[in-house]
Amino acid sequence: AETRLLDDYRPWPFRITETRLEFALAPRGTVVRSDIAMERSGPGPLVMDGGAGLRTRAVAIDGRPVDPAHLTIGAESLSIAEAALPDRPFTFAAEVEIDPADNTALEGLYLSGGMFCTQCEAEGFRHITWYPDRPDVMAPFRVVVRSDLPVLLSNGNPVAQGRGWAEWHDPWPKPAYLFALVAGDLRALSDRFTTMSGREVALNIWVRPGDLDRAGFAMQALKASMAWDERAYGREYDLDVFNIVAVDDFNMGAMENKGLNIFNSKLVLASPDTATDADYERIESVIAHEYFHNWTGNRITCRDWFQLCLKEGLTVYRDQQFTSDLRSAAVKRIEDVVTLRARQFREDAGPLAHPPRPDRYEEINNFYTATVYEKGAEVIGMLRRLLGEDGWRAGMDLYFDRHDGQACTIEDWLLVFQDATGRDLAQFKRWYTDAGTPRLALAESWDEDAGRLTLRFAQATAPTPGQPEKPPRVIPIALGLISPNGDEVLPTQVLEMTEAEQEWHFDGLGARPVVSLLRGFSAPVTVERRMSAADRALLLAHDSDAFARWQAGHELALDALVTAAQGGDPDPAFSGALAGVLGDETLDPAFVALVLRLPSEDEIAAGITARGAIPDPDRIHEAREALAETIARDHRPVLTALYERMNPAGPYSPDAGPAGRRSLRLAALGLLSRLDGGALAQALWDAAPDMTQRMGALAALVRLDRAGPALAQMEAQFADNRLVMDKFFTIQPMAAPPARAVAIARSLAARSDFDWKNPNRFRALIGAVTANPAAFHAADGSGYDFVAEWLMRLDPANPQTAARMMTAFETWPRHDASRRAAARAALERIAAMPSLSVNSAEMVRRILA
Ligand code: DPP
Ligand code: ZN
Repeated sequence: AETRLLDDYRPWPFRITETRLEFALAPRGTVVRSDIAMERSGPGPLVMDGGAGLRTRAVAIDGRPVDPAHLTIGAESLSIAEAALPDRPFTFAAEVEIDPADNTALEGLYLSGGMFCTQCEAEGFRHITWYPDRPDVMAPFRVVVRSDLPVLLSNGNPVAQGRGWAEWHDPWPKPAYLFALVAGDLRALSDRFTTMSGREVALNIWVRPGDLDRAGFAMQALKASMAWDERAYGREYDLDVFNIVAVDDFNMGAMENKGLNIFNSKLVLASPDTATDADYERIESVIAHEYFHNWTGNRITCRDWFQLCLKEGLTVYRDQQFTSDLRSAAVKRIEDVVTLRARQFREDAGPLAHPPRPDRYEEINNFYTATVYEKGAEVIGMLRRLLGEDGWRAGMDLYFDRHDGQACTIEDWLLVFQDATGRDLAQFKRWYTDAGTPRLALAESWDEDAGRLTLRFAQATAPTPGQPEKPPRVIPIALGLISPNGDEVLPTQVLEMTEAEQEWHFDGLGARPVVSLLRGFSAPVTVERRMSAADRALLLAHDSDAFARWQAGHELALDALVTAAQGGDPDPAFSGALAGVLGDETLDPAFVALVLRLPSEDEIAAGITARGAIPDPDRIHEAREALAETIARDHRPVLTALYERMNPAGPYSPDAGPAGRRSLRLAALGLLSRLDGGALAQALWDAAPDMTQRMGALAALVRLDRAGPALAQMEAQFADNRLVMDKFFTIQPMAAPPARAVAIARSLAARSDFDWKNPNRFRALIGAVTANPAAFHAADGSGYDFVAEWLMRLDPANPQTAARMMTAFETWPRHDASRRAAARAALERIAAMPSLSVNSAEMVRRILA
């Protein structure tokens, strides 16, 4: 496939003043008529994008068919020669027929359970009709939808409707990727919001008739998001209606189409007996994320897809702030760092490493990654820390002011902060252009006589694909100093590291302090330092910074696990240090639960790789199980007491308080179930009043291989609830003993309700195997084979989802020779498929490179 380069950007030589579309919907033959008013803004032919599925019936300029001598219709583009185009403003009209029922890729217009819906980001609109399908071409849209279905929606405000038709107008110029259309037999949960300037907005969440009672939480989250964006950024909503539609078949989480967000139903529907606390929190944050895109993404969009992190990094950053404000900032920060390390650090350390702003791609859908999203958000957090609150706010105000209505670049973004603060951001820009996670090494020296602590930092970033050289970056290092008795002797300072090596002194210290480093996780780097278990335990007991405090415990656990998984004798300090945390009733239960959460098997493997050794997935699993059992034995009475005490009283609420109590309760249950054969878990399963606790109990039972009755009950109760049945498909391979997980997954895959063309169901089952590392990386290659087999089955139907799931293989180079051979063989089988999609072909090529 063709490689697209950032440097090849050229503006489109026309401007669109209005896009008019008319849809006559039919499952097998939808007719799309387009009328696009435009004028020339540069030289060249008129070239429109279009996919292979367009059956073109007519193409006209100013109402007259285009002379075939001037018209070229290729597989992916339509071109009209310059000579056939007027000099004055003109309209381009086309009539095409498309086949939504045949669209299993779920890009463009497709059917999901009898409902028409669209997904156009990044390049889905070209499967609907001929158009300049690029984000820098923005236009107001006027859309007529014709169908017998009762609810007909598109972007913007409703203009008029009658029997079998509806007209919509979106006055805000937008690129085609933000277009949306929905038609179906839907019901709305409706509400209202009054904006800060007094605009009345009608809010609707559209769902299937039977799902109406599970939409209330999403509505609450929407109103909270609208109020928050006014408070935090002065951003107000700009249409008369805001519609959200829940759809069962969806490749991603959700989509921010102007005025008509389309959501994967799992990110809308929730009730206490079907959704967990984690589901609720995710719904809240994704509703916010898509709503926040209205300003960061829609009003100000991207010039081209290389700039994807301009909207995604910023919008993730904003949704993280929102959750911090609504819930616990400390807990949210720790959770975000856990996710960043699990997904982005892993990506950055492997064959798929790329900068937040890549400079080449074959298939843009392969770049909706943890690096673009989560690292993109981290970079913004660093920017804010470096500029300070006033500089940050001044820059944001200038960004909204200067660029409203435009399609922008990372250069535009950085320039507003440069202009607002006078600070040169040339070196900072490397965070956007350079891939890889910097390694920050700290060497300390202590001068007892002078009371002086010297900190010498060195930064280095390993080469990544296509980027051998890594010049130093600016790294904000937030740190504090803790005295041996636990007092903070230096509150948080931010050191700005700009060189490869740099040194700082701290004077006037009475006794050698312990450095509380990278407070708040002030930069997305890995840290290398020598530190005793006693010093870590001191920070875990006393650090005033919640993240650094959690990190100290996490390092104790990780060190012990890395050592044990390599056959060494682990330091027992972690379990010992837990006594203080478990006994401290002033701590937020959610925080305590995070301290109890052991490093993942994948993180342990990365830790072993960082020591230059080869990880053994089976021994890692055993080491982790063993540590859990040790903790359970060491702390049984207090864990038992916590299990009882953390039972939230009263009716279910997904708020941070009760959710945090449940997370600690379930952490205790998980540990205790290693000692009681699952008795407590079975009792909780039988009595649990909510899905959160049921799933906690079920995970423990599956791990013990005693979940048979519980699973049968779950199936009987929820057979017709797709979202709950997804959990049924996930929990078994994910929590099962690794030696049995693939066989379990195989038998689940043979069930008639394994509807693998549904992305949620596919991810639920196949993704669950990849989330059980000792199963996926089984020495006999059975995990690789199973996953590869299913990716090959999915690819022809849904290339986007198949290609994204291939990232499971990205850690293959770190394993031993026989696992590497098995992984390579599986990947080569995929690569050899006769009609492999562009998406998957690019992924396999990069993973194997
Ligand atoms: N733009 C979507 C989101 O991240 C993904 N397609 O919100
Ligand atoms: Zn987004």
